[in-house]
Amino acid sequence: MKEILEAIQKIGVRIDSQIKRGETDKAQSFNTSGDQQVKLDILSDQIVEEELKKVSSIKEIISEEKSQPVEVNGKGEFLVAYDPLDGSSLVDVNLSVGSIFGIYRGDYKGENIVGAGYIVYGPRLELVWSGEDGKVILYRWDGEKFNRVEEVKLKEKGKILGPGGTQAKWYPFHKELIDSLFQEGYRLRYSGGMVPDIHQILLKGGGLFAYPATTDKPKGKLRRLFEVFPFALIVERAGGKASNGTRPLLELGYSSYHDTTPCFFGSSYEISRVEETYSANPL
Ligand code: AFP
Repeated sequence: MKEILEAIQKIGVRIDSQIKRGETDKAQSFNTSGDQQVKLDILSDQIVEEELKKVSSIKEIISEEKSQPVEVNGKGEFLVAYDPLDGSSLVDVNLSVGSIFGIYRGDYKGENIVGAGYIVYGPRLELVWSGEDGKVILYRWDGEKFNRVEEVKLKEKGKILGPGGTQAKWYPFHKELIDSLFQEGYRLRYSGGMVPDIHQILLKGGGLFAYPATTDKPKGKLRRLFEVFPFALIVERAGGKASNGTRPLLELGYSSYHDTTPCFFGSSYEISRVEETYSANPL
């Protein structure tokens, strides 16, 4: 999987430079999930496809911005599902955004994911990767190369909370859970970008990121193959947990490439609070 990491590093440098000087206005097109694309979405997707197509160990790739997979090498071992620019609507307000990659063998089910990585385009260009050794490693770009910074590990319990979704559409028991965590002293940390929001929890050692089922989105908003399974692998390998409210996210499959799921990522204490709440209030 090393050559996939190297390709992702090249992708990070190229997309970072486009963000800093590329166009951020809207395109006239919409992706499979119905999100209106910004020109950077399309450009980022082109960059990712171009770089991943050079990797001989990849059999096929599928983008969140496209409806179907693209074949790369019939003899390849890995399938790669990616979100080329997650949170792209935040670029025009100069907030951090990211790219997300899930590396699978055989199929795109949660149990088949064998590696994952994400890039954070922020004040610093950073990359978090978990490959065959099962470790979660932070890399930082120094202007010429990516340097290994540290192994990422979560504590049993954290102090920050990213409560996603439209609050007016939360189920009452979910609101009670979030309110009780704030009453315990958790601090609100939510930008609307999944990548920086979960990156912050990983680097601060713990906490909870939640994108729950809501009355307007009963299956949640975040996509299983491109966003949820990759972060579930990374958070679990860092010592945390990743749940849909009642079971581990990596036990989930999919019936369509763009399926979503309610999702909770964080330290084990916070996830146990979530699962207690959701088990007592079955949807
Ligand atoms: P965009 O890619 O449309 O900006 O959405 C970002 C995202 O998919 C994910 O990065 C955030 O966690 C989530 O949506 C934020 O959704 P809300 O705006 O509903 O909180």
